[in-house]
Amino acid sequence: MGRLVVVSNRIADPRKPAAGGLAVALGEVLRNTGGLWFGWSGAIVDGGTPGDGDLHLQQAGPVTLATVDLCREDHDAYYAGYSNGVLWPAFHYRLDLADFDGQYFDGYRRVNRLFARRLVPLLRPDDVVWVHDYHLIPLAAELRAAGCSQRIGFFLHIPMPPSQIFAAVPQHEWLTRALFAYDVVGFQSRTDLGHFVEHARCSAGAKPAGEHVLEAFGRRLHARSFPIGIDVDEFERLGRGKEAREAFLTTRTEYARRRLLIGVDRLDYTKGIPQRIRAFRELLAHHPANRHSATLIQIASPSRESVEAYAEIREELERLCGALNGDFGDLGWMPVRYIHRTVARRRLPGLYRAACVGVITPLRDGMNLVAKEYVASQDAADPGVLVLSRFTGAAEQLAEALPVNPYDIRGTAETLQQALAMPLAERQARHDALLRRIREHDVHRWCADFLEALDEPFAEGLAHARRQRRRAALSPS
Ligand code: ADQ
Repeated sequence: MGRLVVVSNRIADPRKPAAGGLAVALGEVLRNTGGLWFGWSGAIVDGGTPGDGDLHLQQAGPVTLATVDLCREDHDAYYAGYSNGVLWPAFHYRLDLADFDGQYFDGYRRVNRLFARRLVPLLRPDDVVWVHDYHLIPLAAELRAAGCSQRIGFFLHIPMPPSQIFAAVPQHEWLTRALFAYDVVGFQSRTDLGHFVEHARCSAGAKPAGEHVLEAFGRRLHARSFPIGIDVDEFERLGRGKEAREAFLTTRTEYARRRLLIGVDRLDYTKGIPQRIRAFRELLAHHPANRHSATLIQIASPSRESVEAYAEIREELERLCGALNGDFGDLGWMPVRYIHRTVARRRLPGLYRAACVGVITPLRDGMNLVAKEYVASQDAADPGVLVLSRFTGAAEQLAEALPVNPYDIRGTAETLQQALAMPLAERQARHDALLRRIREHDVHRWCADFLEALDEPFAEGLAHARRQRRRAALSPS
């Protein structure tokens, strides 16, 4: 069986417990095949040469971690500039925030070429290469130009915008051509897939060539949706752990007389956090019975602070939370607890469980794993209610959540009220159905489905290796 090579902007050591579902799932596959994980080291070298960066190799069990440093100029153009200042906003339908004049594109190409140059000598002929996310769209084209004929797949973690929005990105034709250098391109939802197929048809004259197959630029591309999930078992295990139980008890004790709503996000303008605060304010204004009773805990981890739009959202949020607490709060009750920090992953299930409503209101989100984590953390006997933006990939699957349009502040407030008032039997029925869906589409299935589409014999070999490992683990030695 070949080896899996995962390429992503940042890598995670799969042995570390804080790594999260994606790293755990990829780590498991990498361990089974003995793999390579390649990406940026996180180091920014002042005074380095553009298009150049040292390679570092480190062994993590059977997994080789290979990372490349970036010089300041490359980092600013590739990461902060083109990836997070152009592609991130445009792919989240925020053309108003995209910095098209920034001259970042050359740096984006340069770093993708650097990654390809550093990766090629590490590749073996029977490797299967899986590239992740918008930072690395042109990587396969660069690898192909260097003579690589391995199977190469790409998964887009963020939304694929409608053709009319994507067409506003000046390099959209080039990016579309670059995607056709892959063998498989995966999207989070059917909506995203539909947008890509439409764009490839209109702008590149792509023709259907079988189920899930498009033909353009003399290449055949398998394009499909593979909704990502969480590692439900891992999350439930975390939930039974000491830190999660402590977080639950402390929170429940501290807010014994309150009903908690919770939001957990990276602090990003796509996550709809200001709209959420406004909706909560509206709830308190129109349903005064919630005053002195409902408290919204909003945890927002610092993110991409070097990008201008992120500093603005932070200020806006602080202003909104301050005004809400000033206008509605009193000595014994603060309506919103805003925490601008990353919470330890081991504590998260306890916090989710302590809240009777999970408020997930992105304006646009590829999937949103917090929604799934919230469901997986609930007490099945007395579960909380998930309020979920219809503009997330998760909404395509999680039909039993209460859907909201986050732009409709009044409507969202009414849905929050409905969630707070929901009878136990309905909460249980919804939670039961949601949990089944989350289990069915967990991160392991996502991984297996993608790899099967990319290379069937590899995926079969992987399943076989996994079975053998399991058997060996169970058999008495
Ligand atoms: P993100 O935009 O980062 O991911 P999300 O899917 O919600 O968004 O994943 C966030 C992860 O980080 C979750 O596991 C969550 O627990 C954790 N997290 C978020 N805020 C935190 C905080 N304050 N403290 C601690 N942990 C926090 C991108 C796409 C998503 C897509 C994922 C996976 O934007 O749409 O679901 O990739 O494909």
